[in-house]
Amino acid sequence: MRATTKDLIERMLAGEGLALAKLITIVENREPETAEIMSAIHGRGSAAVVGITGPPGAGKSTLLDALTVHYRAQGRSVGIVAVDPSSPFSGGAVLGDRIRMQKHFLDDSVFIRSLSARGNVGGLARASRDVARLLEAAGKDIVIVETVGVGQSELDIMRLADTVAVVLVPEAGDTVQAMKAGLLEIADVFVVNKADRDGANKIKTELDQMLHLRPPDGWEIPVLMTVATDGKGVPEVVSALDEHRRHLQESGKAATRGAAGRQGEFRAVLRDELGRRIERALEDESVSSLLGRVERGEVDPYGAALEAINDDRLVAMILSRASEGNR
Ligand SMILES: Nc1nc2c(ncn2[C@@H]2O[C@H](COP(=O)(O)OP(=O)(O)OP(=O)(O)O)[C@@H](O)[C@H]2O)c(=O)[nH]1
Ligand SMILES: [Mg+2]
Repeated sequence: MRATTKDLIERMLAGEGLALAKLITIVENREPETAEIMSAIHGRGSAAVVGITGPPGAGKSTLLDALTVHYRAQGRSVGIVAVDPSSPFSGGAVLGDRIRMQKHFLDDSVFIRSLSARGNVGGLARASRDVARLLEAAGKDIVIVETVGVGQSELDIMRLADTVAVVLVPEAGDTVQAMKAGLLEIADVFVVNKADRDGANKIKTELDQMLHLRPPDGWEIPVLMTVATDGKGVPEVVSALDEHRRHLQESGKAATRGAAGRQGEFRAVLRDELGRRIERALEDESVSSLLGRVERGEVDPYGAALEAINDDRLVAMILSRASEGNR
């Protein structure tokens, strides 16, 4: 590992915000040191990782802000990752959130970062998870991840959370939309926000009825009502999130999820790393003759790939060359 990277990790673990920000940038951009950094911080910290998702404009950011105020009052430090799968730019759609969150900027115990898609949503889910882990390693007690919108990419991102809060509003059809989007399957806690508007009780009843049909699994999904703009109902959300974390630990679900997660992650990282190493090896001139033959149509792509895989010398070169880039 590079001395500068090692130094950054040490400074981050010692609580330096600037080092944390730099490591987040490396990991967000999936630079070659990413795997080494993630390995070095493995097992550090013990944050409650909370995901907040729901339809656009439901009040997720406002709720997140109110939750942060509450956590801070309890003396808990907070890391926030605002993820926007639909935007290729950091800070576009979340700019308003940043302005709103400004009151936390002078608070050392709150760290806010926004991530965007940059055209690779699969990579975004992994980057979000790793950024959440960095915040955890940096000692944050609570890590909150907000995603904008409803779709497969949000569901993928929410998998990183221990506890997922789905935020809905009393608008007509919200429950139906949530069902279609698969939000019902990922919710550990439902929040009906904008309870100051008409129809809040109706949507709560609908949700309660729907949840009643679920087979019991030891956790009863609560449906809570909030007015995020004035903090009403927020302490109850904090309690429900804490309660769910306790449930995960006491029921052994946390351990089961951890084991499955680690296995899946190992596979994904191996695929990623090998893919990256292959790309790097393809830049080597010893492969260029094979590439040239593929380009000219002298050998078909499948045949060329098989030829490369069966060439021990080439495979060894792929593995060794690439590791140089990681030092
Ligand atoms: N009346 C009312 N308005 C609210 C409430 N909570 C949030 N809002 C307003 O709803 C609008 C959207 O709130 P946001 O917190 O930005 O919603 P969001 O879900 O983060 O939005 P996106 O990130 O764009 O999907 C803002 O104008 C808020 O002030 C509430 O409880 N009641
Ligand atoms: Mg938002």
